[in-house]
Amino acid sequence: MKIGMVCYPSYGGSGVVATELGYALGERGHEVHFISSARPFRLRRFHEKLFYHEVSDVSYPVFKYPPYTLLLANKIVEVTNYVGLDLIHAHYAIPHSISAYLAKQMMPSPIPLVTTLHGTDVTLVGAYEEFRLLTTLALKVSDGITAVSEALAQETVATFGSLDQRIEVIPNFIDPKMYIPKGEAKLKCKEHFAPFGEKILTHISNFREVKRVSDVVKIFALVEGELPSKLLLVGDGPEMVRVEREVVKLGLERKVQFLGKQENVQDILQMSDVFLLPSEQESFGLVALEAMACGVPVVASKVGGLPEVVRHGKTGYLAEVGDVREMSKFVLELLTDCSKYKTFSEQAVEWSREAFPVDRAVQRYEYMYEKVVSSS
Ligand code: GMT
Repeated sequence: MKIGMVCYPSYGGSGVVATELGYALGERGHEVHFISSARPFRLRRFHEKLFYHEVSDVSYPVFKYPPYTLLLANKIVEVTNYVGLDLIHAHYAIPHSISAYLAKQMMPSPIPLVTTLHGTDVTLVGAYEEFRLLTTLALKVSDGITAVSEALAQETVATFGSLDQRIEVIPNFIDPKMYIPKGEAKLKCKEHFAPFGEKILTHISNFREVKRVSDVVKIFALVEGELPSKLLLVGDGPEMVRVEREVVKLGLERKVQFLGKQENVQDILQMSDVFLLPSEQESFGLVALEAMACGVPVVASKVGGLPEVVRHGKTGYLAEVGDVREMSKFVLELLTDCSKYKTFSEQAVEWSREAFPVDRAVQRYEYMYEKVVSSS
């Protein structure tokens, strides 16, 4: 098949999922055409079946902002006409499915549209009522809808009412060849950040408010008070200044390292001891899955899809949002009991491979594609 993959290019799970899905589909002989405002950040490796079409930025004095949604619709039609796409797979209803819907109105023979919900589509409506009608339209005009967790599928129905079609839950996935525990080699590279054998706690995100990165620092402060440790903060975003201030306020400047945006997060995860994800909202928490695949237990909040990803008491621990004390207790419990840590680490690797293999997810997307194409 020839698939038009519409996604955000920026640092974030949805772009990673779209890109990794693209590579896996390419391996299975499909042709994948990424359509985005910039090259998706994980789309680096050349593959003969993968293509990238950039949506150009047009600024004209009468436009207060460049009309991206329209430019994207135009580009989708151009690509469809030129390469003969069989379907569009939009990651995010807003604005991608809306652009795809508009694009379909311009096609002599409209092709089917599959929408994958990643979370913020739905939570956005919770925050901004102005998007309700548009998201409702996106759900109505999609020929297939998938959600990355059961929790997100349920939240969608709770927010928009029952839909004409079933939301297919296709959990996110990992490639176990890329995310593996590092074993002994991990110790060597760890020395740089933890020269005296300190434990390494890690957090990776886009530093949006929803990630509660200040809670990460608070949890770390409580852990560090009991056990020599270091905190690695990976990523960047709007909360950065507030987080830096929190680090200074708690006098942790020498214990917290800001690594900025990084591409090969597996290298960092492989030298970590515990991964922290105390988010306010998380439809899935792909980075928690990546951490577990590297043998790193996760301490996270009990929200959204996280309980489907992190098995409480087996591959990590979950606590109520904002309960930094409970989360720090869980971290200490793991880091002060070698045999428990080993069991959790092994169970994390096993669970991530058993429950979230790339092949299963790709087959399910393929099945969805075949279904919408055959009934169009
Ligand atoms: O919140 C983010 O980190 C970014 C956002 C995105 O667009 O990538 O993530 C959403 O999609 C990911 C991939 O499906 C999920 O793993 C994240 O949980 C989800 N974020 C939220 O629900 C807040």
